[in-house]
Amino acid sequence: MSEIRTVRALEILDSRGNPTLRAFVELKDGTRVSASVPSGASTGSREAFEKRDRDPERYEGKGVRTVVAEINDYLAPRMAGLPVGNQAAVDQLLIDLDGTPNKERLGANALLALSMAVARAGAASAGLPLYAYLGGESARRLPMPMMNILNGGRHADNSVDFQEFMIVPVGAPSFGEALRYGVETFHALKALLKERGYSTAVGDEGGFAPDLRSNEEAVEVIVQAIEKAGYAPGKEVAIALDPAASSFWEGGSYHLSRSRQGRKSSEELTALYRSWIDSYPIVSLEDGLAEDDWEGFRVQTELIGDRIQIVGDDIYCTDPVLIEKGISQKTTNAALIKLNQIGTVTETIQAIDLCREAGWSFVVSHRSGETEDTFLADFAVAMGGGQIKTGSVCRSERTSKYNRLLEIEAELGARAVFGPPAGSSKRHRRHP
Ligand code: 2PG
Ligand code: MG
Repeated sequence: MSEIRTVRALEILDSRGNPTLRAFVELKDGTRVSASVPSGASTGSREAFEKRDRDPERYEGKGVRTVVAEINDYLAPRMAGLPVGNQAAVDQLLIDLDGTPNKERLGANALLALSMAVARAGAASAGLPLYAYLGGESARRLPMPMMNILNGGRHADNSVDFQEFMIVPVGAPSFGEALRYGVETFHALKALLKERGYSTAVGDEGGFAPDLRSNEEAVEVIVQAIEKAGYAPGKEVAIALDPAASSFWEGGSYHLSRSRQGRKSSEELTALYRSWIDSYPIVSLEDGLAEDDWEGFRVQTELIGDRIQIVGDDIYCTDPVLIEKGISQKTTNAALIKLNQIGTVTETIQAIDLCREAGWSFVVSHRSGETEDTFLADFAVAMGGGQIKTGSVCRSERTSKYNRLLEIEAELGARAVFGPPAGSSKRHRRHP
């Protein structure tokens, strides 16, 4: 296995026009690769530290020039000569060099850019596609896409409190077909919104961001769009939600201020979701409650966890310690997985291993601020969980991941399998 010759970094832009990092790794065998890190907006408070310059003179303090300098001057000489084949050893060195529990010293953005670039270099040097390098020979499961076609909350300036309304083509036979079902529904939704005089401008993840009258109207118009596109709601195309409830948790209650639907307790909000599940073809609910509402989540999972997938995002932040706590307390029955919440590829895989051992499902996810890097697509196939969340079906930083999955599907040919594996999918089944 080849060794690292040089490492360097560059300040680039993410899809929201904020600076982020791209790391370049060159190996002694001549392999040259790069990797770029995404950035969230509705971040969990326990996420690994995203380091920025805080220089108000540049990019409103969001520049990453100091991080670039640390990679080039401090990390690069310490990484030179390392073999890239042992990802865990490289990641451990990065974790040790940082030396803080939350990656505050060097920044999780610095560590992740390097960790991803080293993985990609290892794959290229071994002559393997990234999904096969990280997932082994058996990696052939294409993920069911959760496509975020209507944006609200912190991802849009509109009247919708809940952040993400996603469609899940549960009846599609393959990834390519699932994508087509999703795209056709997306275009049907556009036509419906237009007909009703709503805006069809898109939010941060490429979903429409209309000023609807209520959160319910968002689900209703999506069900209509599914039908308009010619699909059976629930049977062919279902709905997944990420309210990102930490973002409207204020002073001890959930404040649905954008839609003017007032304040709700944890129990009331779960009761609302429960009534939605009775009326709409919802198969998955992520962050229906806030990151500190562990007891509320436990009750919610007890009440509706046998009917739908309950996904924890902000509450776990892809941290194996928090996921372990959630498993022992039956807090949810699934976890969202974001590489930059924890900061290295190896720790992300550890978080996924815990989910697998507990019989939980997991959803590999992008961030709202993305780049054109397609690492996530290969990573989802490598991990074999059969689910990915990577935004709407427009905006190139989102479609790049879908397009990469189409490539992988074509490359695998008849070997490809699709969707959550049996067992993990029981809570993610078709709506009755
Ligand atoms: C989420 C994500 C991704 P952000 O809440 O799941 O959709 O949003 O990256 O803003 O945290
Ligand atoms: Mg989320």
